[in-house]
Amino acid sequence: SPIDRAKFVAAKRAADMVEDGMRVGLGTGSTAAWLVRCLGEMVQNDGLRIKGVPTSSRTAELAREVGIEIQTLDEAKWLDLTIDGADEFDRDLNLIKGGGGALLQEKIVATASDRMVVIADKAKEVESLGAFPLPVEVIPFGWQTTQALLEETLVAMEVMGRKTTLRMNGDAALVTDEGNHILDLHLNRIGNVRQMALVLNQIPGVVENGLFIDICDTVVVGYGDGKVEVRD
Ligand code: DER
Repeated sequence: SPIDRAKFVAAKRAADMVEDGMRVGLGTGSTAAWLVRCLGEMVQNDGLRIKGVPTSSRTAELAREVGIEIQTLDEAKWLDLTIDGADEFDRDLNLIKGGGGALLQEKIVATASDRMVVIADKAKEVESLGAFPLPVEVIPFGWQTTQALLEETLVAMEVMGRKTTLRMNGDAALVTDEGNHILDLHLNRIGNVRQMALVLNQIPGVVENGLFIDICDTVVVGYGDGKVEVRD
């Protein structure tokens, strides 16, 4: 499909940025899965030597399947490059991530990298962030109280949308790799993304949010016709 082709060509272009001996953060989601597969090919067929640090258990599993040597972030300490997907990106290369439920490890790994490259199909590009529900990771203890505090905060911040929903996995609440839950904030539009990113993490019970501000260095945009654009 054109969307799949867009994701693949973006992933392929980003894979070409990976050099021998690099420690590479491996993102989560369907676009990042194409990257992991491309790198697996390069390891198997071209003898590329890299160490991969996955951003979720499912990425770790895929990386093992395709023959990429993986290590923990603690073993790697710091990474040369992290390549990951996004749910939205704007002209400042700020992102909304977390659609795949891995935003906590993704943000930690992306921050612990010399460079973060996002791979995304054109549909992820937005004028302003917020149409995609903003994921917020919360600890299970008192999560409904945390949800109420979040909604009060949104009222105070006068954002357009104020609804928050618990992310489900089937008919149970989704549980992240760290054993937390995710609340999705339906804001329609965020406006001041820096303020939102700071305020959300001050609320007791909130672990992390899906706003990636001043973290992404490059976005590789894939198009359905196979075209690729690199935005720095
Ligand atoms: O969860 C994430 O942040 C992922 O990168 C994700 O949202 C992008 O997923 P996709 O590549 O499957 O669209």
